[in-house]
Amino acid sequence: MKQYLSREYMGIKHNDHVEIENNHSVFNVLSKGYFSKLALAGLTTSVLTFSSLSLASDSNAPVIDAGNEKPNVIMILLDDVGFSDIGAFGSEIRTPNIDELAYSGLRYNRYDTVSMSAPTRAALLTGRNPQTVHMEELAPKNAPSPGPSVPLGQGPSDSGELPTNAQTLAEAFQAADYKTHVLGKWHVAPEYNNDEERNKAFWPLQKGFDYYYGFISGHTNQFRPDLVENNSKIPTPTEEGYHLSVDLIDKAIDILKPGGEPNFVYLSFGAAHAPLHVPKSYIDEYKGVYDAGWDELRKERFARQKEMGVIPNNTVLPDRDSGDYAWNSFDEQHRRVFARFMETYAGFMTHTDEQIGRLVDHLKATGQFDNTLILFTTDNGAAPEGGVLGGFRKAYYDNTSIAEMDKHLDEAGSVDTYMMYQRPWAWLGSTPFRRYKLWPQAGGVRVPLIASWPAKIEDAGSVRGQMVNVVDLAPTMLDAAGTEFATSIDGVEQIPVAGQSFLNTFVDQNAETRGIQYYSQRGNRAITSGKWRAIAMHRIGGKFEDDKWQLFDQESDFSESTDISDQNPQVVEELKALWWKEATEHSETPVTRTFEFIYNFSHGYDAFKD
Ligand SMILES: [Ca+2]
Repeated sequence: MKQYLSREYMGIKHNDHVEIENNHSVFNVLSKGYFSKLALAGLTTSVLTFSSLSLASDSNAPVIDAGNEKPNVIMILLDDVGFSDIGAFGSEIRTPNIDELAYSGLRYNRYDTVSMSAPTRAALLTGRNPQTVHMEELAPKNAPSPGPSVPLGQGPSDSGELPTNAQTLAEAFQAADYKTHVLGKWHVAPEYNNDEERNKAFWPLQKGFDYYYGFISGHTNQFRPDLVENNSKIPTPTEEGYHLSVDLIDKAIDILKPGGEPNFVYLSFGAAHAPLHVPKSYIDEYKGVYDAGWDELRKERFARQKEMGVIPNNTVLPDRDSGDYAWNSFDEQHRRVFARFMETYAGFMTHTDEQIGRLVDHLKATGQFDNTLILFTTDNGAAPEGGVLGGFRKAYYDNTSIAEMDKHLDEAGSVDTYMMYQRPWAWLGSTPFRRYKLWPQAGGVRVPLIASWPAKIEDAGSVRGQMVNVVDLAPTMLDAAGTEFATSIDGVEQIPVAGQSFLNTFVDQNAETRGIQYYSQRGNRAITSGKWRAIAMHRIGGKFEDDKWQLFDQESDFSESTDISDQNPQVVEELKALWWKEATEHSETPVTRTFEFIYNFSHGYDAFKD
């Protein structure tokens, strides 16, 4: 059964079977079904006690009552934006409207996502871990369909087809009499090259949304987007001055009229993923701001973060990541070109912020703002795929030389470009953490999370330090609406939801949240348990048992600056066992062997230089 959805039908040789670490052969799930609970208590008892180190819970904590009037719920998701790319999280990038949501709401500084688009989005939409809903990887693209003999939504952890028995957030909102809308990027449907009908089975209207307007793939031209409305492709807009972010907000404003049924709006911007498309005036506002380079700017963001209290005062700023170069090691022409890329990214962010501001203004003007829950976050850390030189005409594998980019620098951000910035700008975006998107380090997974709900949140502007994960977002939104995921629908048992509501943190700074979360992607692994976080980077072609596990104490070392695995070998062993327990429970198979094409695509080899 495994083979039909292996990567071989993508034309890429790939073995998705598991190579099990020697002492964990018990986890060979090829012989077991989904979600069996293995008798592992003996292995993990001592690790589970770590979670008691998370914040104590007050059993008398106030519980939010959604009341008679159900709130609108708006989930704003940006793309490829790092922890420090928002003003309220320490950025020099101007995001006054998002900041205002933070200062009138709450910021979370221990919110972790998955370090790639589709897995994050699948977790957000289902409240399950990405592996559980078959989205550890990107969904298949330009590959043949498995065909009618394979039932929809079946497959291993990386098949890219959401299971039919995993009720989505939108379906749960519909069951609670909400109108449901998704505007923007979808990216949780396969894009088979010969089976449009099967592709469409995973489009929004078939997954609980009443309305869809946006693009299906991972990215699109922001001035000339490939658009789908409901279940149909529609003509690409051609009018002068068109920008997708503006269009999405126009649609959101149309939808969010006062009165009538409550609305759930999933607002999923293309920004600020490549292509960095934005009118030139926004880019010019940042002229000169990035001339100092990533090394200096990172120090400035770090200082600002401490001053603002968005990170602990004892946080250490880790050194530049392996494979990235000092700003000063480049000549003037390189620095001029690189700076313009970051000016373009910053302009794109400010343009996006302005659109969010238009929506908030509308909600305020129509009396809806106070009883609207807005969650704001980003799908993963800032994007490293541009590599050392960045992409100018193409986001990936661009061959434009620096001299050629320099000659056409005035075109930056225009429809004639398709830019992705140089990798160290992503490292700036992830201040104060190591690494960026695609990696298990905090730079890949720790992103800004903001909650705004003036009718319920009282200590406006506070920073919450509880552990929250992307799987928790959906249960929290449903909790705010006074509902929850169904365990059974029409007699069909639904796959258990892994996420748990953190709604109580809105009113209780000590409310208890999850203590444990595992991570698995492209062979890289991580596990958080209480204050501990262990990370294993996986070298393609290597054996999983050869991976070196690093250990960090997040309580005393917020930025994961210092590996203390050698001093705590027993803790590492217990965390490894806990990782296997979690991965086995939530994923078939526990580890997925990464295929080389993808690994090269992520420029991952640089990471193992030292
Ligand atoms: Ca992304």
